[in-house]
Amino acid sequence: MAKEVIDSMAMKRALTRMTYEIIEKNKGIDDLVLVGIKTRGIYLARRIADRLKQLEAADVPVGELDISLYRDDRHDLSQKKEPVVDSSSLDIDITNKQVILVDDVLFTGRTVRAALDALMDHGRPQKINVAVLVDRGHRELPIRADFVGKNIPTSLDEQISVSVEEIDKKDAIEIKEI
Ligand code: 3GP
Ligand code: 5GP
Ligand code: MG
Repeated sequence: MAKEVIDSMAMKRALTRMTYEIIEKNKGIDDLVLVGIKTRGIYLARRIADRLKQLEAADVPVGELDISLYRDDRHDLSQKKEPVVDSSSLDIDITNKQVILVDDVLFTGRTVRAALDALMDHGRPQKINVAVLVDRGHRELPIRADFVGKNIPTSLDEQISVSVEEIDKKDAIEIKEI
């Protein structure tokens, strides 16, 4: 059974708080660009951009990174898949920009690592930060988020379900048993 840990109001508040933290940490938003990781990371990045517009009256570009999962042949027995990010899916200039990579859930850190590779292939950002709505723990790489909506410690047989109004007709974060 799903347990709702964050409702629509709390999710909006978390995104607003993250936006204030971004403004504060970057000492303004000059040279800022947001890059969302498909699929829900893109909607979250757009929401943060909307709030930046309301709070700072600035248009911050939002780019998109497309991610796929491939079987890692070196670990064939484990059946685990390794995320690969297509850098050609990014259609904004990131050279000398302060990039904020946005995703819904941070888990092992492998997706962020692949996204960092793709960003570095694409240009030379001045700085890259990571923003996630949920950090569920279980990192397998030395990667952390700079802006976190909610830390939700999970067991490996739980899954976080993130719903966004744009595609799921509601805003919510729930914990599900698999
Ligand atoms: P998202 O594209 O909106 O982020 O990764 C594809 C989708 O599968 C994700 O949606 C995410 O919600 C869901 N998902 C759930 N658990 C996992 C997981 O452990 N790894 C990955 N890569 N995706 C997961
Ligand atoms: P990582 O690469 O850090 O292991 O996982 C991060 C990516 O996998 C994110 O893009 C996220 O969408 C997805 N992911 C991992 N675990 C979960 C989870 O419990 N729930 C959801 N919704 N997505 C997850
Ligand atoms: Mg995601």
